[in-house]
Amino acid sequence: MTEGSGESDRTPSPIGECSPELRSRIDSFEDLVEQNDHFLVVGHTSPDGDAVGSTLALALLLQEQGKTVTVYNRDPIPYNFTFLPGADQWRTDLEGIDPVDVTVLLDCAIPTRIGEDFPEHGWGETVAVVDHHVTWDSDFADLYLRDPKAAATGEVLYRVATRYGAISLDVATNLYCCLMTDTGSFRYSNTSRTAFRVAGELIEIGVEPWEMASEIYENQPRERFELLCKVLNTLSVSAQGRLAFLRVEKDMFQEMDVDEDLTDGFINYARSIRGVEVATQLRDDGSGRWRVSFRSRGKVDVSALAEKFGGGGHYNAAGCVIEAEPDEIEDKLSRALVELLEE
Ligand SMILES: [Mn+2]
Repeated sequence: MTEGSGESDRTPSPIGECSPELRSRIDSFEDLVEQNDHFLVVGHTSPDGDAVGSTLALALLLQEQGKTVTVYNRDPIPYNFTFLPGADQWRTDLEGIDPVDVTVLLDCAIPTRIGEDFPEHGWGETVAVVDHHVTWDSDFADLYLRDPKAAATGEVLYRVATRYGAISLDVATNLYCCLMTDTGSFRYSNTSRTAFRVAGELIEIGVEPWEMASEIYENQPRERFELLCKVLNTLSVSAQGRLAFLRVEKDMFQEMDVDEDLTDGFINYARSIRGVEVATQLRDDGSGRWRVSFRSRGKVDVSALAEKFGGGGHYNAAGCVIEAEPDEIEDKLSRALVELLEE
């Protein structure tokens, strides 16, 4: 290996607790890789850093094993992840692709999370899931590689990657993106010893933490802040300061010459207010449906609340889609949340 290339020949070791169950799932995933050639990798719509990073990490890992890979998502790659290795392979249509052997869903375990319009021919013979969400649909995939204890889907994939010897810097970069973004830069409650140890291994391979942070968090278009001003103007706090609501409306974008998603992370400002237990953000999708996101400080399991409305997620971060007037949605959620807080 060239000196200074940042790559390492060191074979990374599996880290932390790995149950026999999880280990045997990884065995099955390895078999699936060995027995098939054309893989379609797809993450959830409105992809975040874990969805993008895990999609690209798996794509590159499979390509390194000589496999044919199609990288698909219904939505484009957000601006701050386009620097990631493999991002140039990202496509938002499946026109003219060769038949697929295996579709791997990443960072979600519910088929509709990849988009209700996902084409029939995209599925292929076998469907596998690599995920860490609590919420899942247990009867659509052939293989589930899930670890709800993992800080990110990238952490699960790290375990897979260690099966193939030295991890390349390109794969490591994507895995680090998964861990850094899903833990809120190693701040959220999913930040674990394992997450730090995996991140440490990835740094050992050559990933530069400041470079990653700078690309992902300190490279923001000015328009994002103009939008943030408008969104923060909608802030309302209720239930003795325990609930905070934000709204992102379609017309806020109209005077702006951008169509990329610039709202990622806004909701965290609402949760960061002293005393707020749950922050909720409503986002107008322009067709009478509102994409609702929840962030909890820890007293309320927002995945359970989201599930009641057909969504899901994690204990502290979840979402759903509701069709109603926004005031009505906020009222309904307020009541449900107060009940949960007083349980
Ligand atoms: Mn995730």
